[in-house]
Amino acid sequence: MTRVFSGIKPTGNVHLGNLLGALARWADEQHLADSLYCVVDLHALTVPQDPAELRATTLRLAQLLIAVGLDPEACTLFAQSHVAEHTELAWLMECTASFGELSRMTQFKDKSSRGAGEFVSGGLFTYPALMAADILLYDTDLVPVGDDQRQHVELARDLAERFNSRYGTTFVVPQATLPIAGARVMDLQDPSSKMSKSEDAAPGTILLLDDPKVIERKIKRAVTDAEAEVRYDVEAKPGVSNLLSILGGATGRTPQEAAAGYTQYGPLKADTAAAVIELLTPIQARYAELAADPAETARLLALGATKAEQIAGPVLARAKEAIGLLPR
Ligand code: ATP
Ligand code: LTN
Repeated sequence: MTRVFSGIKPTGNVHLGNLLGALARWADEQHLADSLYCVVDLHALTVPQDPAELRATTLRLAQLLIAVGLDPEACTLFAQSHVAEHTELAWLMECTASFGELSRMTQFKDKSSRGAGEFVSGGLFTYPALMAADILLYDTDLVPVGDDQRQHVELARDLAERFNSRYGTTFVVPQATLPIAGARVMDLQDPSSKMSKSEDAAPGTILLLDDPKVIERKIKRAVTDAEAEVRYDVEAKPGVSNLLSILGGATGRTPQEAAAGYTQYGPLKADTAAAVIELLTPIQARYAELAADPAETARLLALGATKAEQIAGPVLARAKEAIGLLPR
């Protein structure tokens, strides 16, 4: 059976880009494959975190994932730090990746060059090696992610191939999968940069838990352009194209299909807002129920970790043996 693995960081608030780029497919595809979904709390540590806040965010994110539709009976839902094999395989991956390769990662270049004098952790640099370990630890075939993570999954492929050719076939070589619409949801106020968790209260970010009124307002005020033609053209019409990606993503169509029938921005915005609200309303209702019982979520995560360990343990043992570490 096909094995699927993906992860999301417990930092900031989950937004529409996360949902359309990744989470919606996690829920849709969980019954079609043997799927593991991970709250990657260790990845959150690349920047300093408030400990109480990190604990709370990790639990809340797990609740939100269940609210989005993940069924902990059907898939394996767990927290990364509960399965120690991730960090152990990460070291083997750090030693398989080259310095040059890690230096070329766009996310590292972006995040490390943000503010002069800002603290840049070693973890921010080696992060893609930990992500490769996450993926390879489960003999993963497919990795559903948004476009921004494609380069990291590509690196995981390269590392798997390099390890296999050096030490004999050990890892399954994984592949990223992207959605037909919404692989890169852009900021509604600045369609040249991606919608991001870090831009929390920003008017250009739609959060999964935003009130319908707020969603309507944010979409109504989304930047478009001076023409009055609705067509999907990311270069010439980034704002309108972003709305079409959102509308398509929310209604299961390509952006080009979503464009059909619109001649004006007003109706496009109204329908996009309605589609997003329709998508988020049931998620918000389920989240409200789950939020009332954090102990139950903690129990489900513990169960998930036990299931994950059963796969991760043997794969790590295989990798350690292949590389020549002395068995105990
Ligand atoms: P941050 O902004 O803090 O870096 P993030 O919003 O990118 O975080 P992650 O936890 O890193 O969130 O990503 C979870 C998933 O959501 C990944 O598969 C990622 O590719 C996807 N994703 C994130 N932002 C977008 C976006 N704007 N459009 C589509 N997919 C996205
Ligand atoms: N790096 C990813 C989160 C992430 C991930 C993974 C995604 C960590 N490990 C494994 C897919 C598979 C991010 O920043 N969005």
